[in-house]
Amino acid sequence: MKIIIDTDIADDIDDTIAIAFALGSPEIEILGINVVYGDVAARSRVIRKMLQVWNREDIPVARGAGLPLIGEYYPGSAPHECSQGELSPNEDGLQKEHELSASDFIIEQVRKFPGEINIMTIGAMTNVAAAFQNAPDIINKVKAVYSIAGYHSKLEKPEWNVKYDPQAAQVIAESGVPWTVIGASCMGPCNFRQETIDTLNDEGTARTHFLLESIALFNKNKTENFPHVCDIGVMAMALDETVLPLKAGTVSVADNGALAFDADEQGPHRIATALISPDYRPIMMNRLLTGA
Ligand SMILES: [Ca+2]
Repeated sequence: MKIIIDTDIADDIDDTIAIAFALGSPEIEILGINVVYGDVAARSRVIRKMLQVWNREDIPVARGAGLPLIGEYYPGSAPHECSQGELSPNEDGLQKEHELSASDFIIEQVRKFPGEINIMTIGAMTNVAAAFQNAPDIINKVKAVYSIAGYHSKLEKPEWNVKYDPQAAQVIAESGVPWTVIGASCMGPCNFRQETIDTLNDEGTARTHFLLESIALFNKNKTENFPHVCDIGVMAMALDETVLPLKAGTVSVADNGALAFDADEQGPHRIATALISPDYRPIMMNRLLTGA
């Protein structure tokens, strides 16, 4: 399955874990990874460092939008913080960024592989929305968009990926593209715990070292010790649509980032309606360690 990943890697920790999961899934062909939001130069360096460690520098990395589609950052957000930037403070030894911007990369790839590409957004949806606005012809050539957005049992609570750029989410919602919305809460039962960290430590490879270093930087000055794994939700669903129950309908996005959902069997969207089973944990670990 062909995918493009659109990520705000290097602030929260789950993007790194989700990308490790994708890299450890042989069914998934990653056509490219786009970065979005805030310090996109630092995010781009961190993902290129990660691909170097995974020996996957064949995967292009395209730099995306630092700012939302319209206006400035969401009040109270800290867009220039990049908690894991130290993983790759400069360009030394890194593969070059793709010559196209993230939105142009999406346009190019979708035209090249019409009907085949799933776009996975695990950050704000700015790059995808810009691609749809700049090249509306690609909308019906995208196989599907999968997004981590909202909270499955509390749609009215604005979640980061939406409220960082609500207008971008509105563009996706109103485009008619098949859109699967997975709440940031859905993967909760598989969040890391001490034994997960111990397993990564025992593995002792350059890749598990990278993951542990990322986790340590994320935890600096924070009380959270065990990473959440929200962003894996899009990859897990693309691999096996039975892992989360889905309901069809229409998602709408308010200007503050709140979501609303109208159930309708013919609707263009689907939302995940429950938490993943804790039985998914060994599957997740297997994929993380396969890639590591
Ligand atoms: Ca993210």
